[in-house]
Amino acid sequence: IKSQPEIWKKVISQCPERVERFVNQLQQENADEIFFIGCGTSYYLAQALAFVYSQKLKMRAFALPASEILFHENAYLHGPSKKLFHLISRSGETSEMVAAAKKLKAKGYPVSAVTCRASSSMAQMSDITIAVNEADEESIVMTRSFTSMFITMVYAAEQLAGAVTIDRQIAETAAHTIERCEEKISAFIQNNPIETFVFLGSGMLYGFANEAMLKMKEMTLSNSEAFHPFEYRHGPKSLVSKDVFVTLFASHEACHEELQLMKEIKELHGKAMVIAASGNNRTNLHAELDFEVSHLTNEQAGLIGLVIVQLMGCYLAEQKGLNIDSPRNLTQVVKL
Ligand code: F1P
Repeated sequence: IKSQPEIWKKVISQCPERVERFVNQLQQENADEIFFIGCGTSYYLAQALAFVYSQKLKMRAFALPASEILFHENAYLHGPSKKLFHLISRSGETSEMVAAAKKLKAKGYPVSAVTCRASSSMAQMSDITIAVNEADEESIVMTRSFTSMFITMVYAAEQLAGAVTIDRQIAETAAHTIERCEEKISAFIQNNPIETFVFLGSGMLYGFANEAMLKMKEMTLSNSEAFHPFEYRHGPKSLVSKDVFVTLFASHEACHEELQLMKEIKELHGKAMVIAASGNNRTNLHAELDFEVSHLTNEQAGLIGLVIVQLMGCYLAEQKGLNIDSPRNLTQVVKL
């Protein structure tokens, strides 16, 4: 987890060369739709990227788990629109991903991929592979592979849109944040017995909220859920109590309203953490943890927020006596 700032620097320096063929493909194919496909963490990465490509490139961009392509293809693989498929997998060996690659290739669709293993089966089957090898990791739980593949794919979208915001500064900010917040997070975990984690994020940050939710399940075996912030009012809010810890990945676009929701959660005695890229005043919120990451884009703030959640997962796992390198019932590569 703590290797991320250094790894991101390397990843960013490789981006221009690494994304070139993919960027050319997007320009030349002139596709109407792009589908980002993944499983688990890589599916949540797909969700975040579908939003980024939709917003920055005005393409119709979708995220699907690989199993949808395998079992419900008639709902997706039809119509005259020109489709591109971008496969996401750290290992490139997840059975559903390899099977989805096979199916899409057999049907003649253009298939590209991002992975941390250049020689994997999925990579070999794809027309174009972006390999972020330096971000590969031994751990079962995906941490730096998620953030590094995200950085690379956002770079590609921003290059196409003609405005690159992802640069080495994000690595410096992450290093500084880790230093600044480790003690606070560890003290909070020691002093607050949390039964349930809730992560809220809108737009691109919904994928990050889902990924944070998964990290807490995998690393700490805690109940953990994720919602679009304003969906939380439509039912889930009835479960708020002092044992529920709600994290908001605040977006620039809806920060004011999202903070209002957090206020309601505090009034119901829930505990709160806010990771906010904008400087909205929240002195009256009294969140237990509040990380101001101002002057950052939603994408950059999401990255910092995720590192904070990953660290929190570590501390809680340690406190519960769990070995995060060997999470219950999980394997590094899911093979059917
Ligand atoms: C994705 C995944 C992870 C999960 C575990 C096993 O794999 O299912 O979401 O946490 O680490 O792998 P991949 O297709 O990205 O290699």
